[in-house]
Amino acid sequence: MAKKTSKSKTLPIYILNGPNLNLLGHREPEVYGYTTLAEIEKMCAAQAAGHGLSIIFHQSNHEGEIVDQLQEARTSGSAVIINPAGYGHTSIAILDTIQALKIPVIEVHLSNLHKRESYRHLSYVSKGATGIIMGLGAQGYLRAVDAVAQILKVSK
Ligand code: CA2
Repeated sequence: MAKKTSKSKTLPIYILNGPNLNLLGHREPEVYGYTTLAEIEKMCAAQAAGHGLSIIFHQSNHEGEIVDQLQEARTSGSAVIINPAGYGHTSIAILDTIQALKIPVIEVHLSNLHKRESYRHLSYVSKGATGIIMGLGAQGYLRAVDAVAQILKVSK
């Protein structure tokens, strides 16, 4: 009799976006580009599917909601990709939650923080991140999906 095999499906990658990223593509395109967040979501879903992975994509303007989403990822996600936006520079609460995760966390910023105002040079989130991608615009999210796929493959 043929042996039964059970294929376990990898949990989704949580892709979390902080305050004002819902305005992407509509305001300040000279700084953040013309791609909207809805387009980034579609691109990430396709990129993840190419690796046999799925995503859960959120944006929130509220710090506590991002903490809740990170806590959900702790039990229901395989990895986190986070653009904490302005909260990266201020939120110890988000860092604390990231440090409680046992899954890879990739921090993404559209712009290169080090080319910008000095108050953007520090990101608390970076202290808890597995890796950081910045300055590549929307492409940075796709590179983060690739990095997660590689990390998960290696750690399987
Ligand atoms: O470069 C990034 O991805 C940032 O995380 C974007 C944040 C900024 O506070 C960080 O320093 C760097 C800002 C997101 C706000 O996005 C807007 C998009 C269009 C119009 C206004 C804001």
